[in-house]
Amino acid sequence: MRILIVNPNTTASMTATIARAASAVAAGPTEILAATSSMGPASIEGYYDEALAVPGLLAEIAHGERNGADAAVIACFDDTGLDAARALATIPAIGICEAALVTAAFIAQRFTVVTTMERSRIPLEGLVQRYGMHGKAKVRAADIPVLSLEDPTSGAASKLRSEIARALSEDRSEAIVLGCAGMADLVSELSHEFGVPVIDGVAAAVKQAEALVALGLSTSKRGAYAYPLAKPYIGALASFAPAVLAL
Ligand code: 5HY
Repeated sequence: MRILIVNPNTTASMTATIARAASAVAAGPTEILAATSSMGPASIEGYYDEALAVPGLLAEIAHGERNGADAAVIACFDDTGLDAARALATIPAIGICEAALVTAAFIAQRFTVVTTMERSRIPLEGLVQRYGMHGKAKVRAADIPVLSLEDPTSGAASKLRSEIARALSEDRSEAIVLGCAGMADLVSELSHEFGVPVIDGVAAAVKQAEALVALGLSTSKRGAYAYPLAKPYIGALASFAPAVLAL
């Protein structure tokens, strides 16, 4: 099976980190197709970046489905454009936040998401509510800009470690969820270091995608995720009119 992983920010080096994490857990026959959005913000830090990352993400999902992907993973912890992707595509579309939270809930009753910045923490609290995890999950920010994760000299990894240590002692968390796709390469060292399960959403989403494809399930086209209605879009978004993108 072919799993498309879209990084909805435009930083290709982060896509490479994401692709490595995905390939490391993919089953033998699974092919990972990694794509970087071709338009929009370099990193997604808050609501404005998120909104403007959605068109590029949708273009990659449409392209991937047309070219035979069996499932799509949105590799941003804000689950950027997830509902729109599900409306656009028939193949299952999985967000790394939802996949990580569901996975964590299987193995721990109380866990903490450690994300990048305060402006990201607040939207993630909204996702925790949306996914019904507010009785189990707390969200913390380590005060690290997303792209500092790409720079080993930035001190980001040590700030992340300090926040994980605080989560374990102050929240009494039983597991840690990494709240940014750019943290995917740290998962195994952090789980060894802290002695609790550490969940990376990229890996969790790949395994969820494999499960859905193996079960022969695709996105329901009845109701919320029905295909968008054909109509003109104008201006810079003219090429996104559903008649053009429809698969
Ligand atoms: C992510 N931003 O996973 C999120 C994390 C965040 O560009 N990739 C991003 O800080 O919201």
